[in-house]
Amino acid sequence: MSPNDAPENTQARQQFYDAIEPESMRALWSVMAGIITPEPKSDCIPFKWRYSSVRARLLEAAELITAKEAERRVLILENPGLAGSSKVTTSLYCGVQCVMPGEVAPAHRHTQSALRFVLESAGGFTAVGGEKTEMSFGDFVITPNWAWHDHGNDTNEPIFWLDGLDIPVVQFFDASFAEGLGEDQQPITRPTGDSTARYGANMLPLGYAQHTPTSPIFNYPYARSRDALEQMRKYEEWDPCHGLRMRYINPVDGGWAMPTIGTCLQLMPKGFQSAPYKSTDATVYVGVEGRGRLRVRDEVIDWGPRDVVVVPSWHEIIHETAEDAVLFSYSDRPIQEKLGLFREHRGNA
Ligand code: 1HN
Repeated sequence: MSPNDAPENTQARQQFYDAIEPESMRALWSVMAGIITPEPKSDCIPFKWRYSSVRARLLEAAELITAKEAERRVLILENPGLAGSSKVTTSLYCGVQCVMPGEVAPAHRHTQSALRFVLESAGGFTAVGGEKTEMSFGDFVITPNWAWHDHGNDTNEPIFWLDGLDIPVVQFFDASFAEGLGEDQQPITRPTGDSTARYGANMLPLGYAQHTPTSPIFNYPYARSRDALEQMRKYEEWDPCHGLRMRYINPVDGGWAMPTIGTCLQLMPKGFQSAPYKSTDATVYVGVEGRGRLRVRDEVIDWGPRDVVVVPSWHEIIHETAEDAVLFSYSDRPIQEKLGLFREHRGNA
């Protein structure tokens, strides 16, 4: 029997289901087809947010509330298929944050892990675990879980970045803790650049012992990642599904930079048409450079710089580019890999 076939309902069976419900029991055979599906089924739908619209709404929000009063002035990019859930995919959260000139987002910490992908910046900063880093366009910045973090903007221009968090995962496990520091800014205990020097030079301090699953590097500057892709393209070895796609790593063990969220940067050349690809990790794509088109099952989604596109689990995609194009992306792939759940399929059918 296919797991799809639910047994036929009869009056006697329905009476039985109704009788056991007040006793907090449910007949597995009456619901099994809905919970053990032969392929991933999700309420998450493909969707795109245009950066120009998100940015304009954030500037409106800045007239209504300060970053300090809001704690974080963020517009959640909520998947329309998951309305009311604050989720962009079933397992992940996405928002866009704005800090206006002179503002601070006060120090707090929580058990949710966060990534920042900088969309527009004249030089704001974030402080994480006692160290400050400047946030420039395209930088991928990590806030590990339970690390104190605050943000600030001492420039004359608003700064905008994308926030990716594992909020639904932490919610799933009922493991949320959070607290404020009671100060706008945490004490700075280490010089800027310290973690990059210690862990980002293809060296490690001798005797270094890994004590957290998150990368000790917390800023992966765009200039370095982009240079790597540009250097690699000379070899003209394009992956049929991804172009050139690199994952951000934890230099201590070579694994993903964050334990719950996998992040990648990919370059596709002008005129690229990818082979079809699908995977079990619903993915959030962020346009960085150039323009492209994502075919997601039957939908056609054109994207440009800073636009955000979400692709649900097991939805076949095809990339097309009319010019050189760069995409940042994140998903829950590290969790699925650890649990033995991750699957992908390359090519047709
Ligand atoms: C958070 O701490 C930040 O620190 C951004 O910038 C978004 C969404 C939910 C919970 C905490 C931040 C957040 C968040």
